[in-house]
Amino acid sequence: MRIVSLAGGIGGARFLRGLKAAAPGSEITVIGNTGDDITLFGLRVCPDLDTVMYTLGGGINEEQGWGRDGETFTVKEELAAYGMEPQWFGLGDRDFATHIIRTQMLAAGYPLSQVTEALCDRWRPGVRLLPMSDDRTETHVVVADDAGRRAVHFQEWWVRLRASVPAEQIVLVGAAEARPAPGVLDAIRDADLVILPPSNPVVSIGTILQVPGIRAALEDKTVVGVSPIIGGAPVRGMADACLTAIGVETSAQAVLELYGSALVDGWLVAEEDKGVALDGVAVEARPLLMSDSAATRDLAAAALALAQSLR
Ligand code: GDP
Ligand code: FO1
Ligand code: CA
Ligand code: CA
Repeated sequence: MRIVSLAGGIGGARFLRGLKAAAPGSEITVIGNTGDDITLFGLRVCPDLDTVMYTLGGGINEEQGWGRDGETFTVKEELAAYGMEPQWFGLGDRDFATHIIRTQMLAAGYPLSQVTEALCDRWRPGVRLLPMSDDRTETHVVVADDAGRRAVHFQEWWVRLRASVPAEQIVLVGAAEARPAPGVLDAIRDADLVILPPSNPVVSIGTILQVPGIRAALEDKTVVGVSPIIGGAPVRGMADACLTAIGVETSAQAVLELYGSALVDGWLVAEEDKGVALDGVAVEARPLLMSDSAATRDLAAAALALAQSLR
């Protein structure tokens, strides 16, 4: 079976681990969010691609959900001793190696998709990991506080400001000019089914859907989504702040409506959200917490079974 999954960082990566367990022998192509990408100290950092690569490849910091296991922060401390900014983003020594290689390959002219493939040669994530686009896009957030009204990089809003300053707008800079990375549209076309994991609907899935051509290609497929919202709150993180910024309520119902019935054919919600409904969409209630590997595998299996039944 050929499966395509979109993915942000932690929510996407953990779900994919379950999907691999639930669908052994399948060919899984992951379209990763690159809107979170940021250049720091001259190095290109791709947090969501790396989170997927490290999680599936066995190099993730499990407690944190991002970054490397067994990490140390000597370089970060040395940079700070020089007064180098920013100091609010925690790049570890092991992680730095990934960004150095990526930046060097990009500077040599390799597209991000080939760089990602090269990095995955080491990590062997067991899926084909494609960036949504080789063209540079970045999510920026318009905020207004004591320092005035300005746009900051998504990471600055999320990590430094902890999304505590309301976002007036969330913009994917470069979206209009971005093209899907090589292989993305082919993978969607050839897929038997498509899964939207419980990634952030605005700054992970919503970002990928903004790359021209991707949403339209997905609309021709059988697509099943897993709600990242349970009982009116995100399971983890601050996705509610992102939804509020685009005028969408934090609920499994509102996220389903945001995706729409043109995109989504099936939708998994938690037991407490079983009243959720939308014309043309098959909604099922299932345990949605990825609390351990068995629960995560069962969730992925439920998404697959629903998709199979709708094909
Ligand atoms: P990020 O890029 O690291 O923020 O990760 P993603 O965008 O892939 O996923 C973040 C989303 O995952 C958050 O909105 C959470 O609500 C959701 N999430 C995290 N853990 C779980 C879980 O166990 N179950 C469900 N349904 N959603 C989860
Ligand atoms: N998230 C944080 O909250 N603080 C950090 O210092 C931080 C560093 C970091 C370094 C590499 C990486 O791949 C991810 C990192 N993240 C960090 C996570 C990540 O940037 C965000 O949580 C997500 O992009 C939000 O969607
Ligand atoms: Ca992310
Ligand atoms: Ca469809």
